[in-house]
Order: sequence, then structure tokens, then C-alpha cells
Amino acid sequence: SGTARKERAPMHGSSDERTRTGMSPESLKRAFVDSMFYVQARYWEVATPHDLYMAAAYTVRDRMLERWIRTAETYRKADARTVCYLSAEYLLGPQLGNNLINLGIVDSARQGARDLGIDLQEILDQEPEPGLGNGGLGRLAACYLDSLATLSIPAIGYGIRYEHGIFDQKIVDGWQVEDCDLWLTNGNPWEIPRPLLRYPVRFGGHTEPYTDEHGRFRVRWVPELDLYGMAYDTPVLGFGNDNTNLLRLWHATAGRSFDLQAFHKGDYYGAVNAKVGAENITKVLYPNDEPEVGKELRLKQQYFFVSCSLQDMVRVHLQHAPNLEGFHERFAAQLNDTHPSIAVAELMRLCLDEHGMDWERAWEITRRTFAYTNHTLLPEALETWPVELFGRLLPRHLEIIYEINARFLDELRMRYPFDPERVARMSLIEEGPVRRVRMAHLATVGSFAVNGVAAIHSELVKSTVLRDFHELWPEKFHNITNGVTPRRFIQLSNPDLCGIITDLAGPGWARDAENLRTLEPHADDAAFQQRWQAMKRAAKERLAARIREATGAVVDPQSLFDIQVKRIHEYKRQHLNLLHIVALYHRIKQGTDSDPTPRTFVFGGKAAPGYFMAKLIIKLIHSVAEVINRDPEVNQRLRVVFVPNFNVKNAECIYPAADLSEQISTAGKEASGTGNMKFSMNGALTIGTLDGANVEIRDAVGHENFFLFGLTVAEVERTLAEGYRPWEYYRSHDELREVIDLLRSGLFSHGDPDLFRPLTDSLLQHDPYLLLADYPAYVEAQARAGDAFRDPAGWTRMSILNAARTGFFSSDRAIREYCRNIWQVEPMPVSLAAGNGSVP
Ligand code: B1N
Repeated sequence: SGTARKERAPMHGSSDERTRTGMSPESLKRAFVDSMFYVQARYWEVATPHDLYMAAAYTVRDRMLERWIRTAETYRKADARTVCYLSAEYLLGPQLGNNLINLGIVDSARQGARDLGIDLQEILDQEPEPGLGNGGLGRLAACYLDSLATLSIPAIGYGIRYEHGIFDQKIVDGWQVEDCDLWLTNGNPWEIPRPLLRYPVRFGGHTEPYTDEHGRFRVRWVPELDLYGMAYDTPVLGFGNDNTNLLRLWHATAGRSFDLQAFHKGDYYGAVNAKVGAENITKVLYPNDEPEVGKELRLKQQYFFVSCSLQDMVRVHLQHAPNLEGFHERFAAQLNDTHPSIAVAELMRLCLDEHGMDWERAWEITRRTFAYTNHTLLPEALETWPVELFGRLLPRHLEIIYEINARFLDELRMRYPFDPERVARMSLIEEGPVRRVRMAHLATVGSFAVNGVAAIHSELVKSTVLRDFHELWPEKFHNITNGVTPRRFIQLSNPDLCGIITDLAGPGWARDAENLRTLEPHADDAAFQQRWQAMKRAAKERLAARIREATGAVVDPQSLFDIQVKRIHEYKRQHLNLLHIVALYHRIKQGTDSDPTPRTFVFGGKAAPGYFMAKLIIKLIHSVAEVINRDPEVNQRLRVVFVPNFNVKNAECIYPAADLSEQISTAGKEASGTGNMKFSMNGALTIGTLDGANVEIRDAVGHENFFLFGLTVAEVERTLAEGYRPWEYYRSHDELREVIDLLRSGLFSHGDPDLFRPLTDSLLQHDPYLLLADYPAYVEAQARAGDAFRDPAGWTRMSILNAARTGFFSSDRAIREYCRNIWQVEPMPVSLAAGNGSVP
């Protein structure tokens, strides 16, 4: 409960000897041994690597709790305005290493482990990662939690505690096979279950009108099903401060009503089934990345976590206030894409039905609470739900949405009296054979701010999917270019680079990434370049070892590491990369090679299980790899590998090892990209199109330090409008034709010319992502990159400048912009030292 205790229990003093939370190697060692005994219930001789990990995790967690509690106390006392980040995904990655960094005890922990004869790295490797997200969107949410805590912003991340996160990718005969993710099976030491922090969530049934005691018309929702959401809390440390924020994930359990039903009706087994059904809601993450699959369970997940989160916010608010007036002053709630946008209707329902507010006031509070981030323009990704399904699961919410819509459309008619088409375009309801709720419209109408995730993307949001809304409310629209946390993606992933930067810039750079600029004057310094090359070389050796372990393939760390890791998607064009690889292979075989730079091509990424073309691209990567890697005539110059199961852990090993980063989406399709930033910060050069954040990365690092190619957004539009005929590119470009013909010949498919037909046919007939149109420019840019790599000093200079000039892409900068331009929230630093040595 939130009631503040008057008297304070005595706490350990701050001196290391007297506290169980000391940070010295001695204290850590003692605590670790204690945890092994008292938490893991193991003694030394029989402890498994997993026991070591758990004991280490509990040791670290103990050191987070005082900060966490002090933070909660500070925010509560100050009645602080709080950011609530609502996201269906958090791709956190392993916690232990990151928490050691943010506590500032990496060296201490390593020393303590060494004294006990343990290798810290081995312990770190034990941790299964919480993969509660698909890709960039989920990872962005995790980076933002890190930055919010680091910037001392009062914030709560709300989401879903999926029992199974993103599937494990296995490769069998070159094909992706999905395996169940089991991150929770051995226990999760970072979460704290809160069995008493539960909220009811209802589904189905019907609504009925009634008149309340003041004679006012009201609606009551009589649901069919209720279940509970239970909180699991994970502390999120700031770096270089004492703030520790909260990530609260909801787990679904059956409500009391199940037991009662069974008791009354005597249908025990029926009740058991219903219970299982309820718990299914948080069973598994939907593995789709962008293309929408309108599944009932997914809508249930969305409403489930949004309802729990808003009820939690209301509870907190009512600890300080008599009613929901002022709710929007206490909270800014960010909608991470439309997945949580049902929140708009849910907050209206809470205000209207549960707190007796009138419509106008409820709407005012709702619209001033939410802000919406758009993450994609792909038409197939825009969420819409059939009205029928919506009404069946959430009848009251559908009514509320209809009412919001009726009032909104009246406003529009007033403003555009002779433009019924515009009114229909902007409606929250899409008319058609099946009527559907447009979630992006609901989010836009119900929010005070809308933002895109890179400059070019935000412009496209305004000129395409939300054009009419931008014309109506231009001041609502913002851009906030994405960012990534330098703690995880430099400090943790690339300790050598971290050492180099710290030597030059001092340790402050990790809180102020603009300090990376101190590298810039050293870009041409020979001794510095040598150190830089050694750093890169060591990272490439580590990746080579990892690749050998995972795939058996041997790669040469001296070759150019040309890497494309991201979800597999036609718009991301992994197959354009493949066309170039086959062209290089073909040239060597023909003896017409003009690019003798030895290269290792690395791919990684998951395909949505139902996305056939993406899975076929994975198969094609393996098939091309097989032919090239075993051909002695080419395999000294070219190697192709696919790193299975690309996830945060693998990513941390991959970004530092890259020489060349592939960011080759069709212009206008990649909203931002964030891998592009991680590569660049680690000194990779980019080969890329003018898409997403590439545009800003190129401007930041200097055009001469970036391999640009391809059609611009305007040229893509024009090409398609003029009637794009990929066949003509095939006909008129000899090498392109030869490459595609090789794919069609069966050379890469053990003689089966049909295997890759779906891909080649799609390219020749439609090519919706304009691979053939961009092919000549891509190959030409690749040649420039290959040539440049043969001048080590020139390349190293460019590499250093990339790392030096990408401080802008720190998630700290992005979060500062959200705070200032959208949330209107101020930092609230927490001080452990200022406390009187006790906790409440
Ligand atoms: O969000 C990232 C961007 O950097 C990427 O460019 C963008 O593709 C990605 C439905 C999505 N957009 N939409 C999704 C994910 C899951 C899902 O079920 C859509 N992911 C993105 C961060 O801004």
C-alpha cells in the first residue's frame, strides 16, 4: 500500500563493512557466497553454472533495491509528474552485465569472481535473454527505459510478461525452424512478483443503459468473462546516478469468478478450462514484425495490459487526489505504436463509467494524457480490427469509439462542409465489406502529440498515412529521431572501444555521448589508428570464434566484414545483398573480377513464421553460402555466413565486428532503423539508401564517410507511378540478368530450378521493392566500399569519424527531446547520500 510509515526501521550504515550491499570485491564475494547458500540453497562443490549465475544475479539485485525504494519514495513525496511508456514489447536482452555497468561495479565484480576462481564472462553467458519483443520497436522501448532512468525522469514502463518471448531460431537444412523460447523456465531473478497487486480485466458480454442516482443517463458493461492481471516488477537502473525506475509487466491469471462458477454450477472441469483460457492471454509474444495479423488473442493481449496499466495509474493518482481531475497533469502516457491505442477508449470508460465523469471532461483528460508514436508506414502494418470482433470482445469500448467518432465527424463536417470524402477518409471506422476500427486514427484523435521516428519518416507520416490529420492539426505533429543506449551498445558490447574513448574523453562520455567528438582530432593520428585497428581486429576475432562455434564456418578476420542483421523482410532487401554476392561470385568464376577485396558476408535475422518469402530468403542465403564457401576458387576471397538466432546477446558481439553496415531498404519503407546507429557508433561504415535515420546518420558522419546509393523517396514514387517494369532492367543489364539466371538455373538448389522461383518471379514480374532498379547503383557503391577498404589508413579514418560523430543517436538525446517537446516532464534526481541511512 502507499501509506507512508511514520517510524523508520533501522538500516545498515553506509560503510562497506556494516552493510550487506557493499560494492567492494570483498562485499560482493561475501554476498555472492551467501546468495548461493541462502537463495539458491547450494553449496560450493555442487553449484552448477546456472547456480553461479543466479547467485550473482541476486547479489546484484540486492544492490539495486535500496536505490529502487529510495527512488519510489522520492517520486511519491514530490508528487512527480510521471511518464508511462505503454508498449506491447520490451526487448531487454540480458540484464546482469548491464546492471553491473549501471551500478558501476564491473571491475569489482570481475575481481571478486576472480578471487573465487570464477570467470565473470562464463556467468554472464548463462543468462537467458528476455526476448519480449520482435525487433527495433521492442529494443527501442528497452533503450528508452535505460535513458529515462539515466536522465532521472520519473517513469514507468508498462507491458506484458510473455511466458514465451520471440521464438528461438534454429536452422535445419538451410531453413528456419522455430523453437519455443523458454526464458522463464529456470526462474527470473530480476523480477519481483506482486501477488497482491492485481486488477480485474473483463471481456465480452453486453452493455445496458441505466439512470444513476442523479437521474443521469449512464451505461453499465455486463461482461461475460473476467480475469486478473498480476504485476511483476523489474528495477531499471540509471547509469551514473541513483535513480532506479520501474518496469511493470502484467501476467494473466484466472479470477475468483472461475472458482465460484465451478462451485455453483458443479462444472469443475469447465471452470478449469476457462482458467487455462484466461492464462493463455500472456502465454506468447506474436512473432510478427510489421505485417499485421488480426488475431483475437492479440487484441485481448493489448486490452489486457492497457487496462491493467491504466487501473494502476488511476490507483496511484487517487492516492494524491480525490478524483480523476488532473490525471493528465500527473501522467504523460506514450503509446508505442498503435498496439496500446485501445487505451484511449479504456481511459474514457474509466472516467465515464467508473468515475461518473461527463463526456466533455473525460475527453479533455484523455486527449491531454496520451501521445502516440508511429513506427511504420507500410500499409499492411497499420492496425485495424473488424468491428464484429471488437464488439464481441469489448462491446463498451466499441460504443465509446462510435461516440468519439460521431463527435469527431461532426466537427469535420463543420470544418469541411463540402468534402464528405475527406470525412470518410478520416473516420475511425473503415467502411467496406468488413467494417474495421482504424487504430492509428483512434490514437491520433485521442492524443495531444503524434511523432515519427526519423526526420524523413515524420515528414512522410504528415504527407501520407496521417495527411488529413496533419492538415487539421499541424501543431500536433513532431519528429523525434530514434536513439540507442551507448551503455549497452558501446560500453557493454565493446569494452575495447570503451577503453579508447574513456582514455581520451574521460568517463563522462557514457552520459553525454556528444563527448565522442573528442575522438575526431585523432582520426589521422597513426598511433591512434593502430589502436583503433587492433580494437576492430579483436572484435572481428571474437565474432569469428562465435561464428565457428555456432555454424562451423571459418572466416578470416582480415577480410572486410560486411554485415546485415535485422528482421528478414522483403522491404529490407536482404536479397539485394545476395544479388551482389552472386555477382561477385560470378565475376570470380568468369575471371572478370575487378573487386579483389576479400569479404565475409554475415547475415542474421528472424523471419515471421508465416512469411513464406522471408523464409525463402533465409534458405537462399544458406544455399548461396554453401556453394561459395566450398568452392576453393572463390572461398579465399568470399565467405557467406548466417548467424542463427539473431537476438540482443548475439547483436552485442556482431555490431563491434562490422566494417560495413548494410542499410539497404527501399527509400520510404524503413521508418528509422536503429541497428544502423549501433553499427555506426562502433565504427562501421554504412552502405545505405536515403531511408529512415540513414539520412541523418549520413549528414552527421559526413557524406564522404558513407556509401550512398539508390533511388530517393521521390524517385521511388515516380518510378512506380510511371509503371515500373523490372523486366526491362533485367533485359538491359547484362550482369544483373546473369545473376538472376544463375538463381533460376538450379546452381544454388542442387539442380532444382523451382526452389527459388517465387523469389525470382516476384523480382521479374512485380519487384515491389525495386531491387532491380536499385541494383546497378548498389553494385557500384559496393565497389567503392571494396576499394576504400584496401586503404587501411583511409578506412580507419572514416571508421573513427563514424564513431566520433554519432553521439546524436544516443537514446539520451531522444529522451531529452520527448521530455521537452512532448511530455513536459522534468528530471527528479534521487540521492542515496541525502537519505539518513535508512529505508522506509
Ligand atoms: O520500429 C523501429 C524502427 O527503427 C523500424 O524502422 C521499424 O520498422 C520498427 C507491428 C512493428 N515498426 N513497426 C513495427 C513491430 C511489431 C508489430 O507487431 C509493428 N516495428 C517497427 C523503432 O522505431
